[in-house]
Amino acid sequence: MSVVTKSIVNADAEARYLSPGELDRIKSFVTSGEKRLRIAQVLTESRERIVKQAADQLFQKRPDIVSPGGNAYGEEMTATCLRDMDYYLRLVTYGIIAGDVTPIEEIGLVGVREMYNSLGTPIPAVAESVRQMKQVASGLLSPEDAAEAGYYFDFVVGAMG
Ligand SMILES: CCC1=C(C)/C(=C/C2=NC(=C\c3[nH]c(/C=C4\NC(=O)[C@H](C)[C@H]4CC)c(C)c3CCC(=O)O)/C(CCC(=O)O)=C2C)NC1=O
Repeated sequence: MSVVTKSIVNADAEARYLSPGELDRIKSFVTSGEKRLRIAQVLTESRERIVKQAADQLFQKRPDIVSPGGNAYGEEMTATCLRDMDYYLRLVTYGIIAGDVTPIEEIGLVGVREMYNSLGTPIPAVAESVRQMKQVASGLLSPEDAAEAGYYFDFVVGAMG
C-alpha cells in the first residue's frame, strides 16, 4: 500500500481528517515522485543489461554455483537463476515507485528462505546477486538517484542476510 492509501485507511478507521504528520509524509512522497519514477524508468529500460552484467559478476565470484553440482549449473538452471534476479529487480522497481518496501516484502520475501532451502539454492549467493545488481544499477544513475535505489536493493539483501 502506498503512503496515500495507508494514511486514508488509517484516518477513515477513526473517521478523522489526515493528521499533519500524515500530510507531511504524503507531501514527501509526492515531491519525490518525479525522482522515483525516473529511477524506475532507468532500471526498467536497462533490466537486461543489469541482470546480465550482475550475473557475470556473481558467477565470477561464485563459480561453484554454475559448476557441476551447483544449483545454477546447466543452461536451464542458469536461466532460472537469471530469471530470479530479474524478479528481484522488478520488485525493486515496485518498491521505488510505491516509495515503500512492502510490495517487495509481500511478493518476494515472505517464505523465501524456506523456498530456497527446499530447492538447495544458496541464499547468500542470491543476496550477492542483488548486491551486484545494485552495483550495476548505480553506475547507470546519478549519485543521488543511486542512493535512493540503493535503499531498496539493500532491503532485499538485508532480508536474505
Ligand atoms: C516474484 C517472486 C518469486 C520468486 C523470488 C521466485 C523464485 C523461485 N526460484 C525458483 C527456482 C530456482 N532459483 C534459482 C536461482 C539461483 N540458483 C543459484 O545458485 C543462484 C544463487 C540463484 C540465482 C541468483 C535456480 C537455479 C532455481 C531452479 C532450482 C531447481 O529447479 O532445482 C523457484 C522454483 C520454481 C521455479 O523453478 O520456477 C521459485 C518459486 N518465484 C517467484 O514467483
